[in-house]
Amino acid sequence: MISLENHIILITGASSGIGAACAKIFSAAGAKLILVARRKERLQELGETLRLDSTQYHLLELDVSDRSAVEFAISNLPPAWSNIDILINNAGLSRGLDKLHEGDIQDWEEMIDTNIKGLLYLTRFVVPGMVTRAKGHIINLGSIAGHQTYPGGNVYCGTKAAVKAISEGLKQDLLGTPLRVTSVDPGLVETEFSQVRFHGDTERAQKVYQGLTPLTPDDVADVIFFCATRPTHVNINQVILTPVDQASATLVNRQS
Ligand code: NDP
Ligand code: 8X3
Repeated sequence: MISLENHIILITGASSGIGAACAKIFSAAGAKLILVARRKERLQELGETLRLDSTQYHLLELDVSDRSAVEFAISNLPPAWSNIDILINNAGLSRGLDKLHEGDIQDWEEMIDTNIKGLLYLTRFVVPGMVTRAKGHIINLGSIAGHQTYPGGNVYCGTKAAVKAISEGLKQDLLGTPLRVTSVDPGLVETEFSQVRFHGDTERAQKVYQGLTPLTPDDVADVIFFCATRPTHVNINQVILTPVDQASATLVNRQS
């Protein structure tokens, strides 16, 4: 296991769920965090909860789907924060569970702009520095939804299939460098994900996890941390993890 002491980890979507859990486990290992999200107050609260001081974390209030804002934010990082060692492309969302021919086009655009374009922008502006320094690891949050499509999942599943292809393509393009690329692809994880999907309908969101024990954000962060701490010659390309009660995107064992 390699030490991450003083390594700089940029985590997108750190204001909630899996991203916040990553902040917790990486900071406990002595890493320095760049926390990215649109809700800055949530990031501030996270920094306070983790008892971090200003040398240990740097906040970026940023919409990852805004290309020029991403370029500006990354190229204007303070020198102490600019040599990013690990990029965790975690920011993402689903919107709706409609049939494709009845879907809300604005929902589609938000998913495509965040899950695909946002991940690409961060990658495009962070990875060149990693190549120059001959050091770095890009960890993308895919999903079981990128491997199997489920009814109503259409565009969300398409964005995660794109993450799978982009992760594979990046690994190929970085062959010959010491950089590592990993895609971590969970099944059901209880976070704000379903509330966002159903536009704040909490009752509907809770039903997604009813009658089974879903993964927790910490379960996923553990796996991400494991991938990040392997010896430098080891590249974990892809991990699919699900709750014991889930066998595929559509096959779930519920008690009630
Ligand atoms: P949450 O809704 O709890 O967290 C999503 C995070 O993404 C928030 O911090 C949110 O921050 C951030 N985010 C969303 N849009 C943007 C944006 N445009 N710019 C910057 N940040 C943004 O969900 P999860 O923790 O579950 O999701 C994290 C990742 O894991 C996503 O990519 C998701 O697709 C993936 N995933 C989730 C699964 C699940 O079952 N929960 C399973 C498989 C994969 P803010 O709103 O403050 O900007
Ligand atoms: C999130 C998992 O199955 O709800 O990516 O799409 S699922």
